[in-house]
Amino acid sequence: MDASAIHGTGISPADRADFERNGFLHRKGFFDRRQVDVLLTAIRELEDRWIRDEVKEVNGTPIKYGRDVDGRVIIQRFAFASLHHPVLAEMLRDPRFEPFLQLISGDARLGVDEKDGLVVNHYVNVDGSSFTRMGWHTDSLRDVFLGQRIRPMINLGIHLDDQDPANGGLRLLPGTHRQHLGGMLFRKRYFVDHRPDPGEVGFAIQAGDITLHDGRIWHRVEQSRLIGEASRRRVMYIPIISGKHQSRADGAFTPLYHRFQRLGQ
Ligand SMILES: O=C(O)CCC(=O)C(=O)O
Ligand SMILES: [Fe+2]
Repeated sequence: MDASAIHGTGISPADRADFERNGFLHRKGFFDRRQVDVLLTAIRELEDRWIRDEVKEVNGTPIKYGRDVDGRVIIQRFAFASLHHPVLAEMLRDPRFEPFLQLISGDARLGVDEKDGLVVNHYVNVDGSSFTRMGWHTDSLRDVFLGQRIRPMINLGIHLDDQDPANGGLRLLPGTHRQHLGGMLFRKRYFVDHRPDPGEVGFAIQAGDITLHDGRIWHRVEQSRLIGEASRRRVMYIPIISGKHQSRADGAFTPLYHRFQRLGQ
């Protein structure tokens, strides 16, 4: 079947082959502008509530605060957001996500209460911002920190702002998900290395696009070359996971991993 037959969201054999070879996929126009606005409004409501309640962490994951272009206090990294806003929870129930679950074997699901749940990253390049970029890393490193076998995991990104790759944004190293553990641990210095790699790829993103990347692929976020409003980049990530359900809603936490991650900022 043509992938576009299922609202452009199905997985064709060619998509699967691409994903297995490169470790990522980019789908354009998954959500329309109106749906993106609804999501941004929900995020703003959650932000106002967490700021008012002085929420510092959720299920052990730190919430990152900073300041916007106008000096307003904002949240630059949310975790488990869909557990705290019905519109975000509803968004994740969209049946069009289901074909993507088949990219990993087993009883795959969206990890709404596992790892960091639905993360919202809000980058803006301005004095007072505490989130403008992210150094090289793989998302599966956390499994190693937890002393677990690396489990199949895909990070599904829901992009909420346009991004011209010439200005910055997500960079991936294609194929690096097919590496041995040594490559996953030591190819680059986790989070502190921000240097471009000749093999990296960027993405011409429009708000409403989605991306998927394998948890073992090396990636980073390049700081925008623009300043202020034009540099704003908001993107949500939800892990696709299979295997034993490992809820973090019971207060289990991973302080070491998060301290490590902060090194790069
Ligand atoms: O913001 C992005 O596109 C990537 C963020 C990321 O790699 C992460 O949160 O682990
Ligand atoms: Fe990541």
